[in-house]
Amino acid sequence: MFEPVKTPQISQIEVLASGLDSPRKLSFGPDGALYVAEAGRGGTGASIPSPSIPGAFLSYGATSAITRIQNGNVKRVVTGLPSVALPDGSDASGVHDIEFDAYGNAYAIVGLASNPANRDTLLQVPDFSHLIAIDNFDGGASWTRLRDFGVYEQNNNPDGQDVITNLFDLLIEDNTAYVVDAGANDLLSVRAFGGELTLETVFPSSTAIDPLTGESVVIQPVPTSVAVGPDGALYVGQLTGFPFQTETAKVYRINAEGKPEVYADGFTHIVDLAFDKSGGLYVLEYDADGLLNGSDAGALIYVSPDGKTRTIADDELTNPTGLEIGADGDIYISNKGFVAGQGEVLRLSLEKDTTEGCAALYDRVRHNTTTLAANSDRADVYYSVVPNSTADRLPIAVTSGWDFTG
Ligand SMILES: [Ca+2]
Ligand SMILES: [Ca+2]
Ligand SMILES: [Ca+2]
Repeated sequence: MFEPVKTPQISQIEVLASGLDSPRKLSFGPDGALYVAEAGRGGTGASIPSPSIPGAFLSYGATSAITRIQNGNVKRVVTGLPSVALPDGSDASGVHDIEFDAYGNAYAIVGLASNPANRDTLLQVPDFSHLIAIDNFDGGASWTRLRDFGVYEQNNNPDGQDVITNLFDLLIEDNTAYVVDAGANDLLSVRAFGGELTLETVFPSSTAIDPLTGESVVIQPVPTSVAVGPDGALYVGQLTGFPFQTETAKVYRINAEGKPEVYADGFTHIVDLAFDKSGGLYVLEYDADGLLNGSDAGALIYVSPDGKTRTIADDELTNPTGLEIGADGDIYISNKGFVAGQGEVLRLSLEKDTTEGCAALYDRVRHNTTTLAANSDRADVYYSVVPNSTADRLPIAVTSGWDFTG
């Protein structure tokens, strides 16, 4: 008899790193260390207009970084990456995410939150709005620009609205890099990191009445996060733009036709997503009572595979900006992600009796088996489920030694 999937319970919260400059998304490397992107604190260089504060400017400095957390040691292992921020170091754009491919190579995305023309004419720092390869982690500034997503927005403007780009989440799956552009309101991909950009989907805007003017305004969707679901589809969460209504942010599932369908609804300012091994979805909210309302508390909400939602952390989080699940199911969160010098990485440990139920385990075996044996008889294929394995990595290891087709 199958047991229901249990809702995770937090047993402990630890601060693994503090004093960070606007920490954003995080990823585990092939070495088991946790890597976090710091957007930096800007600097005293050239300026571009703030997209959110009229009359304010964001100024450039080479203060964005990638920081490694390993066995209690916290170290900036890539420095000198580009950053723009307000004079106090807040509202930064810089490196927003780092991910590793199946071979252990590291890639990152650099945001901007501006018209890409401002990058070229005002900042004159070409690395913004790029997918980059990290060349080494020796503490220096060593990376290679791979693809320019800013020029893609400039040339194509897929949402037909403002020309603006702010790369915010990176996902590497099956040798393809998927990039969420929170400014352009779209999801793009590049195969093997060298080819042409592909537009995966554009997210729909909606309308609301501006509380200040009484006029109808377009609400920007502002996608911020992408994750692969247990069904192999991509799921995308949205922040939603002005007037920053509460409980209107959606998690979209990108269907077989490349169209976003609503998977879960009623969230406030989603900033990141992650699935656990039982197919449950963690949704991280940047500001749970709305950006225009008093508290800066975030929230972590768990959506069970059966669709039930439950808040599992809230006031413990302050403007969180990144979410990652460890191999043991523990939850890692970038916290205080909006300010320079105060950012943290938290570990939320789970009660260890929340093992996945039989039904979820069965579904996972069936999914991976189908993936492996697409051109064979799946009834003949058996292998054990490896904790934290992904369907895109297994065939490389398995097919090198075994022949499923013969
Ligand atoms: Ca646009
Ligand atoms: Ca990511
Ligand atoms: Ca608030």
